[in-house]
Amino acid sequence: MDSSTVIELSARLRRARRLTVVTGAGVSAASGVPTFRGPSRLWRSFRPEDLATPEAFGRNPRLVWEWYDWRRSLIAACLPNPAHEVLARWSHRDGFTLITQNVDGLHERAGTRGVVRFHGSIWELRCAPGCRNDSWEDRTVPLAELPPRCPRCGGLARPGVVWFGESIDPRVLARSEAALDCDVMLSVGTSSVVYPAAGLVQAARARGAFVAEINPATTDVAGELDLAIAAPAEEALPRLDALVNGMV
Ligand code: BJW
Repeated sequence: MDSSTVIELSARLRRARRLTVVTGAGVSAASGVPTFRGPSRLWRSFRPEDLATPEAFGRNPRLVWEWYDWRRSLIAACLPNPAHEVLARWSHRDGFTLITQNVDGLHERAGTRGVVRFHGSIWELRCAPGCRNDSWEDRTVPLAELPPRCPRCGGLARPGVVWFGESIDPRVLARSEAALDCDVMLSVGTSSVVYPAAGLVQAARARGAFVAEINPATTDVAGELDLAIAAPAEEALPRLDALVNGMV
């Protein structure tokens, strides 16, 4: 981790009146949650891209639910890590917004206020045919029945997440759009390949924000950043937090 970039970013963070953080799977990696595109991306022989689609669910809802049920059990045993904990503390600052692509709920478990869940939640279920039962929370692991059913109409239930080809909830888009007017946007632990989430960084920069990234790897948006910290989030965020608070 390069000290001069960390010091520069900490100074920007200290001065920022409005700070927006966008997180991806890498922020939960140290908690033991597999990322989508890393070496641990395979479940049986399937890639996430083959399962996180309405078409896959239409073809074989049980198979898709087996993947989600496995992930739910795995996540239920995970705890927030120091990266989640720093962001939870920052969420008590005025002008702070956290937008996460993660569906694991670990930011909420760390105590983060007002999380904008861009891709939904793995703990929410929805009626697939779309009866009036909007969505409901179910944290049972493993689920009693696969695929689970809508308690109201008996139709198939689906995970309350956003799959490829599906639109982002307009209320979520509106909250994200409002958070683009910030002094600093920090992208943490995302490969920035999935849109429209990946476009948030460019959009904030176009509006005048200073944009920075924390990721041990180089990402698709690297050329459009003002600053990059090549380090794991669970190491970089506590170091930044200590500098912001004048503790080192
Ligand atoms: C660490 C670390 C450590 C590791 N510390 N870092 C424009 C251009 C091209 C395509 C499109 C476009 N606009 C829309 C599209 C289509 C599509 C898309 O983007 N496709 C691309 C893949 C090409 N997008 C959509 O379909 C979206 N909907 C949409 O656009 O609606 C409008 C529309 C409708 C109809 C037609 C056309 C348009 C919806 C996208 C939904 C994505 N859903 C998923 C699954 C969610 C549910 C579930 O969890 O099962 O969301 S896919 C998956 O990818 C998941 C993630 O949130 C998302 C992003 O992944 P993320 O978080 O970046 O993870 P990884 O694994 O990729 O990266 C991890 C990173 O962490 C790595 O960089 C590591 O280096 C790093 N790391 N350890 C810090 N310790």
